[in-house]
Amino acid sequence: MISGGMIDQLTVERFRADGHAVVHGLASRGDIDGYRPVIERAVREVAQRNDPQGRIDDYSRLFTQVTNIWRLDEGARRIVFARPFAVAAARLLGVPSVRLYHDQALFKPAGAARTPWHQDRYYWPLDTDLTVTMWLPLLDVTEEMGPMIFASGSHRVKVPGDVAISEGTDQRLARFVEAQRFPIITGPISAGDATFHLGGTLHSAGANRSDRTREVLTVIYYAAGTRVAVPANDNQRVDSEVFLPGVKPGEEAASEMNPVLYP
Ligand SMILES: O=C(O)CCC(=O)C(=O)O
Repeated sequence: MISGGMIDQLTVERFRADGHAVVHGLASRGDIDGYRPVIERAVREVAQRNDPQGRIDDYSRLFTQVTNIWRLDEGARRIVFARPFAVAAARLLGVPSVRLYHDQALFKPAGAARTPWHQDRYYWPLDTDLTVTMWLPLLDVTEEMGPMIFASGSHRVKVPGDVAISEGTDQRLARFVEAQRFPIITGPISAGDATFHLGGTLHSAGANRSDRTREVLTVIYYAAGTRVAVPANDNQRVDSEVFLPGVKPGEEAASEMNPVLYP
């Protein structure tokens, strides 16, 4: 049973102004306790096969990363498709309907380094700014486990140059964030709460300095009706093949991998 909280107007306004927001009580602790073993099993199975799932970048020193767990298992599908999550995404974006781009379990082991600054939309061949990532921790994430870090308001500014995840880009974007004086928002987050951020919002996450794996499920949504863009880089070319199979630039981003999750 998925509970799900209502999103108040203040949270919606914050999200639109800042490019990110926390939604409290999106799931109950009981829901999360039920999700964890299902998601852990999916992650374990794919990780054991050493399957890169079409990825061309290797982030294995940062995470065990498993994409589209909804296709692996009926239990995982029910979690990823949970209506309260899609309702929250639609309400924050201010659109009547959202589709799934993909989900991603991100398990950051104890001792793993910080996630470099980046902007998600660099990776996505979608002709819209109306994309949102839900970052749902499967346990309480303390400061030492490395919660998300957002540069508030950065979605409104054009970021110069390449924004792919790399050490060099991390340093350049850190200088950019400082120079632009974006407020940096971070902090511990409880199981059942989730952060949401736009594809244009610069973000990173802390190192995991604890002795536990930081287990998170992310789900990425976009406004239904969005069209596929001409890929602007190699990452977008691969994303197009893997997450939007058979759909050409200019066509609606609506492959069998992108079901409508709301309404
Ligand atoms: O979990 C992390 O460390 C980073 C996640 C992230 O960048 C994202 O979900 O867009």
